[in-house]
Amino acid sequence: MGRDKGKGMRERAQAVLDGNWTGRSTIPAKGLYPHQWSWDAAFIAIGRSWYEQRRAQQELETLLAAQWANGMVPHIVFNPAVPAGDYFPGPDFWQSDRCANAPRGIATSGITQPPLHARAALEVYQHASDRDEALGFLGRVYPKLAAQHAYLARWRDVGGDGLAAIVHPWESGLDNSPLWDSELDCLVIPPGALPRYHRADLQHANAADRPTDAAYDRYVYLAITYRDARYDDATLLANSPFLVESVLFNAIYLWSVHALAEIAVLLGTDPGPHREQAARLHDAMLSRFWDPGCGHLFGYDLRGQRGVPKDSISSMTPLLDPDLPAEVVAAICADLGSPHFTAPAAGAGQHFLFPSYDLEAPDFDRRRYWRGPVWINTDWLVWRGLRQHGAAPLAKQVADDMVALVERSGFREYFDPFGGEGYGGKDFSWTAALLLDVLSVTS
Ligand code: 2M8
Repeated sequence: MGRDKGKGMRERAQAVLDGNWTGRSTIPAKGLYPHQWSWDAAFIAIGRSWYEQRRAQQELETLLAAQWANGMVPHIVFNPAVPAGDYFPGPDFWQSDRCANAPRGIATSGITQPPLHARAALEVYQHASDRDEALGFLGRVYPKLAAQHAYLARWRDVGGDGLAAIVHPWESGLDNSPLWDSELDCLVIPPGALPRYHRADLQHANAADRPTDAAYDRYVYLAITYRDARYDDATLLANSPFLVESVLFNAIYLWSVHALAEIAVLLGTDPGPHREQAARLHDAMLSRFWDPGCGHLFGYDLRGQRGVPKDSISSMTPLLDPDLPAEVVAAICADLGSPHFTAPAAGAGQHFLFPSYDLEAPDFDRRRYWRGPVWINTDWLVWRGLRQHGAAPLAKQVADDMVALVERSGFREYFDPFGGEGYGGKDFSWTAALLLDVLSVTS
């Protein structure tokens, strides 16, 4: 990409982030997502850190100010200035104020999201123009990030091998992925268990791009059961009907544990415990997720005691593990280059890397949320992993496609892998933030 073109896109990306800044944090998109989301905040901080250190730090510190006493970082931090009906489920649904662990005076959801924050904090430091200020920031957030990881180790390691389990599709970040269909299909919603609710998302996005009403009923039902148990961790583990070890969640967790070890070194603290945790997670990911027979990594359903043998972008994210064996790296690269993730017959400009779900699976859907479209955040995670393992040509292809998608359709929430049409929210923050990262690293 030419220097002027790159500069223009960088300026437009910054304008998106600045337009979504609320004074303390950044919303994902106007209308559809009017509060602060957890893993969005991490992606946004990474992108912002290339031009605005203070706001990048503040993004993460605002999120971490809402951390629960048990160490959980909630998946949404609500902005009290936003009218109640603007997002569902809002603070009156989650009722975090009824929970002893929740922070006083800040309304949040009661579940978590992929723990990308230690990685984001490290990158904010690495890109900082004022390193002293950034070191102070690391000193403030380190105990909170350590507490976040301690929470996952204490309360989510249900299998006992170090992997963290999620209790809701919203915790996966890939909410509506076909990965969770069988688990959700098994849910029995008792008559009368669901309140009447209004889907605010459909006022801002095309219903064909969003989850179905049947999926929403299941999300809401699960969240209600947790809320009614006041999000008590022990009750949740004992009773949650949805308990899954997600590949993507754990790959990000491991990547962040490595980052926390690096932060500890920068602060002159012992990185040993983080390194030991990373080694344990690495072993557990391989023994639980890697299927050498078919050459894929699959998640695991702890309630059903069975693997989740569906090929999605989640299976590619172990590339984030710096110690991933060469054989597994090769298998992931082969899968990415196969007709499951790269359309064979399409010419240039007709197909964009990487779909979020297997192109050849019967439940692939090119436009519905998380069931096939390209997302810039999952592309970016795979791009980082490919670069880390020296797969430069494939890394370049995906970086070029990220830029091409945004050039074609703007900073949309997600994109059609065939043709590149943009769907979901407009001026979407993590699309802008991660484009800034790609442009800063590659040009
Ligand atoms: C989407 O999730 C929220 C629920 O948390 C929603 O659909 O209302 C997901 O894409 C999630 O990964 C993301 O963090 C959130 C905000 O961008 O939107």
